Amino acid sequence: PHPVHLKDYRPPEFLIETVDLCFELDADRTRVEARLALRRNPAATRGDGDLRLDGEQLELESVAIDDQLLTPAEYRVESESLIIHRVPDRFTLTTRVTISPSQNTALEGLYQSGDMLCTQCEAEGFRRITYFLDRPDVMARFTTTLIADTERYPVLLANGNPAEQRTLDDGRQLARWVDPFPKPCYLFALIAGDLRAVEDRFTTASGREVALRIYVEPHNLDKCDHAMRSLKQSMRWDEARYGREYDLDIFMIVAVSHFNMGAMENKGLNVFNDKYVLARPDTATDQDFQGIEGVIAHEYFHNWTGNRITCRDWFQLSLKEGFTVYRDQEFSADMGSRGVKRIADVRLLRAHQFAEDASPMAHPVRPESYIEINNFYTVTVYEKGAELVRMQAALLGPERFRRATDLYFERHDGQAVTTDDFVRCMEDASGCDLGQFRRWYSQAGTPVLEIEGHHDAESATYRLRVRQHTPSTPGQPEKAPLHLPLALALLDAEGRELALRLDGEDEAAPAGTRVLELREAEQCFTFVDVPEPPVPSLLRGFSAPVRLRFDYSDVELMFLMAHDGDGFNRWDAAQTLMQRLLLRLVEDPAAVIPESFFAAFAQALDDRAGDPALLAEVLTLPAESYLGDQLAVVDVDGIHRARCTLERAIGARLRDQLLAVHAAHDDAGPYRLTPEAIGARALKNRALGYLLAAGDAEGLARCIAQFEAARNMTDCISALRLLVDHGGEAGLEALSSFHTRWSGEPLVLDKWFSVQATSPRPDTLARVERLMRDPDFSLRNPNRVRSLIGAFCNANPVRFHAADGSGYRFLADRVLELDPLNPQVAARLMRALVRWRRFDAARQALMRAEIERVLAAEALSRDVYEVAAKALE
Ligand code: BAL
Ligand code: ZN
Repeated sequence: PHPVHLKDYRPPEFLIETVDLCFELDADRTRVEARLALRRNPAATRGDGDLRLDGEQLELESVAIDDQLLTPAEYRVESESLIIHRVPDRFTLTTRVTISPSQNTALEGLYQSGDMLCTQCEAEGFRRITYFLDRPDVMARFTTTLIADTERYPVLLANGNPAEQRTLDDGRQLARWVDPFPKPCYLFALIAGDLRAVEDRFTTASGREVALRIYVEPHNLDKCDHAMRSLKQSMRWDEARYGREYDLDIFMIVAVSHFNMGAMENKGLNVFNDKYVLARPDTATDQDFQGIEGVIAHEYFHNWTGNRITCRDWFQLSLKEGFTVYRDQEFSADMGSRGVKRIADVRLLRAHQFAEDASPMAHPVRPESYIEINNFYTVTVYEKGAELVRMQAALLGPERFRRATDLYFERHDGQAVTTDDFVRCMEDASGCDLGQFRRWYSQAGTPVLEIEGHHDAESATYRLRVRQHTPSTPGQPEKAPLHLPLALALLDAEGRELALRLDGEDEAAPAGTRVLELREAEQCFTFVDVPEPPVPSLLRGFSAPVRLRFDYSDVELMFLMAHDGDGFNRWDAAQTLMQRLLLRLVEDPAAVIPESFFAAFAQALDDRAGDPALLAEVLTLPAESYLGDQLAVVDVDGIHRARCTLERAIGARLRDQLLAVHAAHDDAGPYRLTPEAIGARALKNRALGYLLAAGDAEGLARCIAQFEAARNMTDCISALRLLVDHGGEAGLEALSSFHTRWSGEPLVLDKWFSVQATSPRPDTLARVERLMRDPDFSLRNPNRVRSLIGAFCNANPVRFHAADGSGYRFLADRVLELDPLNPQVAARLMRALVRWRRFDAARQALMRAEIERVLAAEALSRDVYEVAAKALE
């Protein structure tokens, strides 16, 4: 397979003004007629006169130009294209093809999910529906006509506004949808099925009425309230924060049970993985509820950042994804607890994006090349991309940032543009020079900030020396310094923030956070009027996606954990402290856990006035994978042992307090989704976790009682997980009763699979292999694959990395089995092996051998090939 390069971008030779699609829908044989109004693009260099359309797995029936059928001599069909020779400058092209949704296991293009038909076109799925110029810079106005059996498919949906619905003479039903907004074909969608809708209305700020509908299978109608509420909140928020109104008469969401990604922002018709729609307190956890709120918002926000303004080419994916993730993060922060949201986002970034940056798959936010674009829907493009927007917002400040986004929407509405166009709007609206900042988009890798502080009592100054460097990444050995905001405060002995004045400044800034701009490889900042040595609170709110190195003493970290006014940094100080202790235990399993650590932990547990959600985060040990990331060679078993030791020690030592916290937050009232209630549940279950890790009998009894009495899934699944990991026979009984109760709810069964796949018990792989043969398991459902295979390989380090290589062999077998069915999901799984160089020599050899075995397989997809080949580069 050949890579595609950003440097080879050329404007399209032809443009498509309008598209008329007519589908005669049938699960086995769907006929698609496409009428495209094409014209030569005056802005493109003239080619050989041929028109080359993308198309894959299509059975071509006929081709006509201006209604004249072409003879086979006038066109050529290749495996991935249709080439029509010597076409006029402006014409109508009509093609007729046949496709088979029921045979489509890749879930790209038109496919069958349960009894319904649905589509997924991003990035390049539309070419599996009809021949087209399948690239985001070709924006056309779509009219879609759907014809189908009335009983099987009473609901027929497509993008835009409804234009017509009638019964045909043969009894079939016809529905026509017209989308007035030009869009690239990756935003096309259709749905056909026996669905029911939850309906609502929304009046936009300018007074337009919009119908809202969430379509689900009939038995799921009682699980849509939260999604609908989240949608209306998103619509209101986008008006208030960005001045963006919705633009069609109707906005629809459809929940689908077979879906490769989380959801898809098709114009006016968002198609969702049902995991991000369906929730009832007894079926979904707090995290699920939050996930739904965030993803509903994300897809809705794409209407402006993605649909009205789209990407010129797929290298610009972060233009829409980075900005939209930033928008959904801020929305969720406003809806819930801002500090806790930031912690969750940074946890994800550090655990996955930093790891990606340190792997053979490292790539810039704007990649230079790809073999398969589906492999670039990554944490780098999404989450690091969001951090780049966040940094620009910080550098500009709120007013100028809003002016800049207003300019972006005004200047580029209806266009397909680049990340550079976005940055230019930031510059033009603010007067800031972001020339150097642009490097963030093209330079891969996680910068390291090394900061030293020096206090001089005589001159009453405090000097910070800041050095930045970025480790090399594949294909980018040399890195240049980056422009970034460093938010900080200096704290006095009581934890008060000082008013900061830099040497040379006339007056001090008000006490609080101050943002310094870094641009050089090394910079010094001298603060004056600092009579006592301060404790610096650095990189507040995680103001830049970097690894911070500052030589804090344990005492200083405990001070920050107790006093830092920045909630994020309070949490981060606790994490650093625990990380230090854990790494000491990895090195020396007999190392003594200092009294001061228990004291700090106990003090935090006692903080009745604090935010319980933040407290639960503070009391959560760093993940094993993140700890591994801090070591030159990942010590899989040592890290697991150290973490268990510390959990056990906390559980034993602070037993009474933990039992008290568990009892204090045992809410008996109705389920509430407020930040306080979510925090209370998180804290209660964290406390229970430590007690069970310590083998506490009272803790176990409480856990069993909680499992049996739980009226919400958060408490139920937390207890089940602990019972499976620590409860012996009680765990098996709980699994069995959970299965009996929830066998009719696939999303809840996914949790049943995951809990078992992620258990650190020694027999987990054998259990996972048994579960692969469970009648409820299917390789054809991505959620099920992720809940069993994905969970085992990505969220169970100690068992996946078993020293005998059994986990690696299991994964490679599954990748090879899945690749012919669903390459996208297979390639995702394959990523669990790419960081093989980070492990000891024996594991390296075992992982490498499995990667080579995958690469040697015949007819490997582009998706899996690219991941496997890059892993070995
Ligand atoms: N555009 C693909 C799914 C998402 O990021 O919203
Ligand atoms: Zn998105």
